[in-house]
Amino acid sequence: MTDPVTTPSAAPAEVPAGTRSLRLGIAGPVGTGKSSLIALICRELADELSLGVITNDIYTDEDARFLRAAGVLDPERIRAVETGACPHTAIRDDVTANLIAVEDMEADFAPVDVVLVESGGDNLTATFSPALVDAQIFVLDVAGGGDVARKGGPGIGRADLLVVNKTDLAPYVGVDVPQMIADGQAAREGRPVLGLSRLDRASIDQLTGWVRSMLAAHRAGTHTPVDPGPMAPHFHLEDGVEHAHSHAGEAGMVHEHSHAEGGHSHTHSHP
Ligand SMILES: Nc1nc2c(ncn2[C@@H]2O[C@H](COP(=O)(O)OP(=O)(O)O)[C@@H](O)[C@H]2O)c(=O)[nH]1
Ligand SMILES: [Mg+2]
Repeated sequence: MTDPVTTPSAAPAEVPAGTRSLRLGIAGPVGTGKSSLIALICRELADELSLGVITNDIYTDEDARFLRAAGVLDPERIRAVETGACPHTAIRDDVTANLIAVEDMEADFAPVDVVLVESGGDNLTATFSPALVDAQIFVLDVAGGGDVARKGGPGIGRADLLVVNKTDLAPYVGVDVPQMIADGQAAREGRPVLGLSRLDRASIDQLTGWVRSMLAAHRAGTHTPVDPGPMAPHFHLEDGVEHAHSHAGEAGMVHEHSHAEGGHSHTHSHP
């Protein structure tokens, strides 16, 4: 099996042999419950496995502080990467800051079993590069509406696990959970979909069971990291200026921007 994950760190002198963790990305729109899901995994598995968490926030370390405050893991094992204006870049195009954070974690707490990386994604189409993570969970919630799963996208279609979170809220938002899960399954060609609520014990056990089986597959060398696919073009509003760009190319080599500022517009690309 080719292993694209280790390629950028061919000589990680500070990481002793045998300490390579399962690197697990958690992506999905803001507010769907990524930090909460990480807290849940830590609460359930920290006694059994050596865990680390890397959060990606745009300007703050708020997610890391939330997780430290949850008291589910040694605070030293929770670290923040501040990504700047475009959080997708740090998990797709230039993953260096995240890779360094993961490798430092692996070295400092060797052996680490699983490092959870939370995306700072503000976008439905942001997914992790396989250069950074071995596997990824994409998190939706019922409050975002039942249609989201059907609309699809790279994370919904091809993440290793799709979570439909906060199923306890379904009656309040008028969402049919079995239908939303069926829509997700239809978009995923047999890849797993999990309805989750922190109030639903059985669903929590399914989540931790999935993490354990992914770790086993990672260790056995039977899991192949996949890239869910490139991002769709998307928009940022910065000081009222619309900034549209697309991330294209597996190597992150093509990155086109267009700016429309004060009536003048131009396009440039970095080959
Ligand atoms: N009702 C309910 N709320 C949840 C659940 N999981 C997370 N939340 C809430 O959803 C909100 C956003 O969660 P957070 O983990 O910060 O989302 P993130 O932005 O994706 O990291 C918070 O108010 C959480 O308490 C759940 O299973 N049920
Ligand atoms: Mg969060």
